[in-house]
Amino acid sequence: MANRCNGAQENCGIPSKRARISDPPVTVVLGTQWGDEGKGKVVDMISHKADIVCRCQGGNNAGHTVVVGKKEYAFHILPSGIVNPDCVAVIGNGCVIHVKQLFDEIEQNKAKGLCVDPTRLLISNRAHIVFDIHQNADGLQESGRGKNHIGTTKRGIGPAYSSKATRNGLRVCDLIGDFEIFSEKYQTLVKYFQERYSDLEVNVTADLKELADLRDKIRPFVADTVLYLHKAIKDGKKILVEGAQSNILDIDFGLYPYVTSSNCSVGGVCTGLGIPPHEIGEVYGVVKAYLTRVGSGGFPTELNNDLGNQLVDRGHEYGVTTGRRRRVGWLDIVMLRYSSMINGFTAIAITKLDILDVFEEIKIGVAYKIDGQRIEDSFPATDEELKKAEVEYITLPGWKTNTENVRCFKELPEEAQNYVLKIQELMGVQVKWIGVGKARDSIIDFN
Ligand code: 2SA
Ligand code: GDP
Ligand code: MG
Repeated sequence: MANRCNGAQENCGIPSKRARISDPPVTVVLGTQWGDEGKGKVVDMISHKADIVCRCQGGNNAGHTVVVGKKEYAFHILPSGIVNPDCVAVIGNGCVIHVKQLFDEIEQNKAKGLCVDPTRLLISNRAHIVFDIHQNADGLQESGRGKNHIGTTKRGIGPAYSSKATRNGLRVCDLIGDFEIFSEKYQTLVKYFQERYSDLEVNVTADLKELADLRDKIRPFVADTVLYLHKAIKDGKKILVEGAQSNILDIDFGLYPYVTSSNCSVGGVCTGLGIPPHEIGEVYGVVKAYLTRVGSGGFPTELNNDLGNQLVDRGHEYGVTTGRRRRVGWLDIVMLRYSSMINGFTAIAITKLDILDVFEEIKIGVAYKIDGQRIEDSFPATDEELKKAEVEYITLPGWKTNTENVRCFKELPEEAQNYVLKIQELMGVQVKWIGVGKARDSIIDFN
């Protein structure tokens, strides 16, 4: 772990939100922007303080990278904290699971030397199952949207959560229960999809044969994770929750319809794991030092120029799940204030500061003007409105110095320190860590 150093935090003037009588056992790590902020790295970094690491929403649309020495792990549905051998990983009831692809991911990670067995991974009996029909329907829905496509990962996330809401979805408990009942329900679900998508090809017999094998494989991992987590809390265990996607992709608070189909904000922790809110203490927001997104929709600070290309190249901004090139732009404080309002971040991690090492000057979007109205801290509800936003920027001098080996705030170039302090001031949330590289120890412990 990086050397601690006293940064300028004593004088930052932002009151700590952490003055509590006893530390609640649940810590949450969430994305603050459009995903891919480096949540995987932050979770890995603090997982040594946790006994249990959980995913509470989403499916294998996520791509969370953890770099340990020469090994690089890309997690999709497995919680990143599984890298820590002392942590038990939990996939909660709020997640949706493609069972075959879960086992593929387990095998890929076992090949990299990770131990993933029922002593290390628990899967909620209440989690919903993503079937191939969901993934195929995701693809068909996207092509049907034409130029208004969302840019989904085509992992079947939207259709699986639709089945959950329609109440014809099947859950892990169904799969490991009476297989005759499961088969009947599966056929009803297939019929439902086929009535809506005439192009959908399904081989029910082959699917049921594969699912019958998978039920034996998954059974040892399945648990009532609600009860497990409550017992763990009673026993004084520490729980870390790893958010997937991000606030602006949240089904309720994001830029609908250019969102994913789950609650990526803090509420998803309670509904996706069955944890009461008073057990949640720290809520860390992860902020990439600039902004990226994959998928369609407005992007007020987007850079469609050489600077943008430089950000993509230096930051290797390609989707971890789909390999898609990410769109890039300057940091957007309006979005960050909105995220902070919803999630109540107790502190933030700023990641990928090193990617900005070469720029002459760096801009930060601090306000929008929409139809003549200045907006500082709420976020437009519609894409049409967002697309009208004229961004008000401030410009800070760049530092044009390599920061990758810096491990102490005061050793950062003054311009980089000012950039970090400016984000802290504009967001009104304390900075706790600053990422300066991919590696586990490429981090400045600021607070
Ligand atoms: P979906 O597949 O229904 O959840 O897509 C809906 C929107 O949510 C976005 N989304 C993501 N955005 C960033 N990162 C994600 N994970 C992968 C990664 C993405 C990839 O880590 O790189 O590999 O392309 C992720 N997952 C979903 C998606 O782009 C849509 O805008
Ligand atoms: P997540 O979905 O939020 O976990 O983020 P991703 O893994 O999709 O994308 C973040 C990428 O940035 C990964 O390749 C990380 O290894 C990398 N990364 C994380 N933090 C830093 C950092 O501080 N500096 C650099 N250069 N790379 C980082
Ligand atoms: Mg990602």
